Amino acid sequence: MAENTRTVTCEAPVNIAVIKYWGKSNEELIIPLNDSISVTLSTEHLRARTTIRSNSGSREITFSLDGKEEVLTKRFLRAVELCRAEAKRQNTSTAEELAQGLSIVSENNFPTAAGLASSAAGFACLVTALKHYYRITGDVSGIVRQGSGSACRSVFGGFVRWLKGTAPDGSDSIAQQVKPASHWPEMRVLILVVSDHKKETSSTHGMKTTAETSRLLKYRADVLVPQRCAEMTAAITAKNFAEFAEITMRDSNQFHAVCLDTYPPIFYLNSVSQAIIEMVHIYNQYKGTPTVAYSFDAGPNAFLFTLEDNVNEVAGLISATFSEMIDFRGLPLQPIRTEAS
Ligand code: 2P0
Repeated sequence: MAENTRTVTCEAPVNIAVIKYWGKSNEELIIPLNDSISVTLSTEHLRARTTIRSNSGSREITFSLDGKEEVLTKRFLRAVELCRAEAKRQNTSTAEELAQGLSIVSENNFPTAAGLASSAAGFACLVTALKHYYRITGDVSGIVRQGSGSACRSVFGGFVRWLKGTAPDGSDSIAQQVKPASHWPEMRVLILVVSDHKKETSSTHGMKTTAETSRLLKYRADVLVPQRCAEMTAAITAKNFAEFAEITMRDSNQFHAVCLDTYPPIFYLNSVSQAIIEMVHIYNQYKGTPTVAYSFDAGPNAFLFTLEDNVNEVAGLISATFSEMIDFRGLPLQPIRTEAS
């Protein structure tokens, strides 16, 4: 290996929002209309992995995703530029290192752009790899946010809140850990892959249309979400699963309600998603307390939260009800892993 060659590999997990982000107050800087709260999964099953190598003698940046060369998007280049600027500010890399080209290779171990938060894992991984590559210290969630909003929550493990902040430049719109994964180690997520096709309405486009056309979104962002974030934080802190479950389901439903309130409306759920919702409510009624919670993002796939003791029973229920379609995994969590050489 040449002396000025460096390699950094990073893995980052997906996060699932239990209080959803949907709508921006600033499109360019990716500042959200409301705070959101998520659960970061383990990197064991759903993760992005990114390796960055110096392109010695070249200034070119190349990027491949799942073995395919990709065109560099504005957001991607911005993430690189922001990391280089931060490294320059912190004086952690030489001018030569900062000018050197990069070969960036990423892969996801799950279908990209299918509503499984691939961009969240992808940008968290890219920026964390760049952070280590350029030896930046401190929180980079503000940089990750500018790559893809929800990605900033994947920077931390466990239960994470992304603050919308108040600064017009977005400098205080960062992610913070509410509690580490170890706080609630019994928490599990079952992922029901209803469809692994690329979604029809991208989140970026969908939330822009919602912000422009839905009055319900304004009420949600200004009034309902702040209350809900406080209730959700209290439920997580107290490990109150019944509260956690009800708030999670209500917030998922409300997110899809604002999608329906968008004009023209956006439909992310399909008939299988609806059947899953019904199944969960019937099961919870039978148990006498919320034992499983569903949450759906910008796609028909379901994320079911439950506690470890119930995983086998719930998995059996899913198999019996939806024998032909489900791929499910039970996941706890851990923070981003990085190796540098
Ligand atoms: C979330 N989603 O909180 C919500 C719930 C989808 C539904 O954040 O434009 O890919 O890159 O900031 O982060 C998806 O939005 O959008 C999303 P951009 P992003 O997880």
